[in-house]
Amino acid sequence: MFKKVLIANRGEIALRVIRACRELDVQTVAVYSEADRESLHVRFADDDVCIGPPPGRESYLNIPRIIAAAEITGADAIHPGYGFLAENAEFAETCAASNIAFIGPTPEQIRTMGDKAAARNAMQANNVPIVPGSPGPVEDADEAQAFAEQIGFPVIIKAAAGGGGKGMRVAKDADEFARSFQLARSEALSAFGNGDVYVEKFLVRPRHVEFQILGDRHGNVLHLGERDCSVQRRHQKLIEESPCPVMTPELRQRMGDAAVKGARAINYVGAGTIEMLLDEDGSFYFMEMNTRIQVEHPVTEQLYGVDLVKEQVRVAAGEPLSVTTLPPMRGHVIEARVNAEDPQRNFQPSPGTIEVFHPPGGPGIRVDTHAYAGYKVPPYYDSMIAKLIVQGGTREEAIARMKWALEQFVVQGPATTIPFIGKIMHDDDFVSGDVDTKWLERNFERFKD
Ligand code: MV4
Repeated sequence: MFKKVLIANRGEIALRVIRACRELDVQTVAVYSEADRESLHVRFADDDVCIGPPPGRESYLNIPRIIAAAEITGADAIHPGYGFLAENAEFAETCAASNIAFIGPTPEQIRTMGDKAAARNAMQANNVPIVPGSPGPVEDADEAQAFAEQIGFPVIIKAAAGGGGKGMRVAKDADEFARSFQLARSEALSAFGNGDVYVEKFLVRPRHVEFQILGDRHGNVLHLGERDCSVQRRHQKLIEESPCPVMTPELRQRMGDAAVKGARAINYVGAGTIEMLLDEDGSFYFMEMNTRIQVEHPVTEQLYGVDLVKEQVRVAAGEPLSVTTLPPMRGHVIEARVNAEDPQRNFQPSPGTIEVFHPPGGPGIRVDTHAYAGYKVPPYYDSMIAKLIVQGGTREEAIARMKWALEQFVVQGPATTIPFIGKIMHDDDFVSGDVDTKWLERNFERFKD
């Protein structure tokens, strides 16, 4: 096992990794920007190093400083958390070149899945269902148009270097296509420095259903069920749950088999997520693979009783997974993201001092947070201040617990998403599980004050 793990991240995930390391009897190093000097991850770690000014690119994205911090403190491994450098293949390579274990998949696995067109090809080559579309990046507008006509409108044009919704354009018909194509291409070029795009049939009302994957270096690859993340706004997830409300054991078997097949195809090691689109007719398609621990991982941890972060550390140290078959489900789990932003003002970030902070508690309630009374939410990073995870014997009980937990959750100072999520919990569509990836944006008016 490792002696000392450096956490190249901040906020709640830095704390989460410190807790996993403590249980494994591994020492920890926090790195922090000047804006995070008073952060809990700095206090909870065994050692800490300031790595620069507040902006991410000068601190949490500064590879030479992070490597230097690991060398100075004698860390033999780095956990990247999510965001920042978590899916940066060059960072994983630099760690290896510096004799530091990267707690995550190989640089090659990160690179393959980071190229969305390459990932799509790898899946197709291994009989994982993909949305009908162009076999790879298209050469020019004419070729793209020909594919679009062949698969039928509406189509979606996606950036090969994109992901998470960046560099995507929908075309309803042939008239719209040329314009959408040029927009997608120039957006991809300016955002990623790579103008490669591919074309897919556009699914109108899909659900976002993702499978948690774990793999080790001893040939074990398994899935730990799904998470339904359909309640999103502008590709920012607000609520995640498991099981998916429309899942059946038979569908889980087929989707889970496909997800494991996809992960096995690249000999995946570590924790990862296969994102799929589940169409209204029950067909499902590979969308992307995320090669990191995700924000919503506690949903799976609570449902199956597996510590995913500990598994990540074990696997990176060369140990086998401690779980090799899907454990029984324990009821139903829902997570809500508590962000310091104002839903009534277009989710505008609301940084500043948290004057009062009373998180909820009791049976079936977990709160992952780095916030405390007196904590100042900095304006430099994403605005999530807590994740509220509730578990019930049934979905109904989980929703009831979520309502009560949100009522108990007191945050004074910044505006938060707490009241907005409360309204969703009372909504008929949500309660009946009748949602899709565009549902929140279509019905936004219902959740206004
Ligand atoms: C799609 C789609 C419909 N049809 N692909 C959005 C993020 C990126 N990972 C891919 N995304 C989508 N791809 C086809 N062929 C709809 C989306 C999509 C979406 C997916 C998941 C969650 C929220 C979403 C919101 C808008 C669009």
